[in-house]
Amino acid sequence: MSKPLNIGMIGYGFMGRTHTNGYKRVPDFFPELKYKPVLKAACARDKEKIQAFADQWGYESIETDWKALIARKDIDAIDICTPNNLHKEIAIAAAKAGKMILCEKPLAMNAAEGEEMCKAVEEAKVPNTVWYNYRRIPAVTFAKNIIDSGRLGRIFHYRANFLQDWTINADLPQGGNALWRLDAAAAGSGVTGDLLAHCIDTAIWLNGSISDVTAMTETFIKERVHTATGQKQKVTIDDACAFLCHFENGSLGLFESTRYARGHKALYTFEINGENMSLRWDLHDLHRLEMFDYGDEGPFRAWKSIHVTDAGGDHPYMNKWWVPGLQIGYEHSFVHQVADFLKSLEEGKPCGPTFRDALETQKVCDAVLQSAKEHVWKNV
Ligand code: SOE
Repeated sequence: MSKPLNIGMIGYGFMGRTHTNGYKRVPDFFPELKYKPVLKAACARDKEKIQAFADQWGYESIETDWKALIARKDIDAIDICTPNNLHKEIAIAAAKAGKMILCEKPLAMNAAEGEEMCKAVEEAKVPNTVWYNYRRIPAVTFAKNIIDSGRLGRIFHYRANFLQDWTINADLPQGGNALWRLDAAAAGSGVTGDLLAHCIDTAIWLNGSISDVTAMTETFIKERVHTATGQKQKVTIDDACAFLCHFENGSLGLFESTRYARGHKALYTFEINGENMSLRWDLHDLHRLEMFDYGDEGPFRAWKSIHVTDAGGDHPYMNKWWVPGLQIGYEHSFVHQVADFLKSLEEGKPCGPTFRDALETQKVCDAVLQSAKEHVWKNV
């Protein structure tokens, strides 16, 4: 018999929709799971907007104060989809109230906040996870399985980039509903916390911890109108960031991210080069994992691509969806995260990335920003 897991969603933006879609799809596609998410309440300050969101997505009720949501006895799990500057306060209050927490990435504004959040969930012993969703794209999970099997041998290089172009327009204001990502007071940082954090999370998951970094950042548009004041103000987020690093396994890393790569909307790619094998992946072709296996001989020693729809459901998550040969997409990575979270509850195990895992990414982000500021290598 299924057990309801009552969700209290805070926020109604893009991520509020991706997560909600995840909760809705799971019971139909993962019917074996004991827990079944129930969209109990959605919360935001703007009553009309949150009511419209609740009506559209099927939440049973609304709240306009997150403290009231957390105080409700009928809520089991709090989903934090607010701007980053609210993550800490909400997460700590939710943990104290004994609620499970699913927090949108990045974990916090910085590592110091992240530490406090980890302490709160660990003291309260509440299940927690952070939505680094790209881990759960089948081809990426497949890459993880191959790397963990040791087939790559010694790893030499890891490189990743995440490129967008949506902030090139100098007339775009900073702050306000959709544009809080341009406001350092709400976001903490620019592309480092928003985009590179994804690359760092995947990299640590696939290739282990990062020990030190050297970085450069740039803010191309120096002033923008702030929506709160209507005045031009200095822009304090990083528009672009690139860094080099050492991984603890001795391999070298190279990362780049920007919102100024004209033509790119969300290009996330990574490549890993080992002694025996290389793997590469591209979000725009998300089912394909490209592989060069030095163990292949003669004319077969060449780059090949494995399409995860082809193996009749043998690749991670694929047997949950359609018949072999047919695709799934970006939104399914969130469905998989919900499914894995529910499974972890059944098994009494943590669901990675936990707050503690995401703190490691946050520490790398902090080191990257500090390195760019001081023009020196920084230990993580
Ligand atoms: C920014 O445009 C953004 O929506 C990020 O906030 C997401 O985390 C990323 O997955 C796609 O781009």
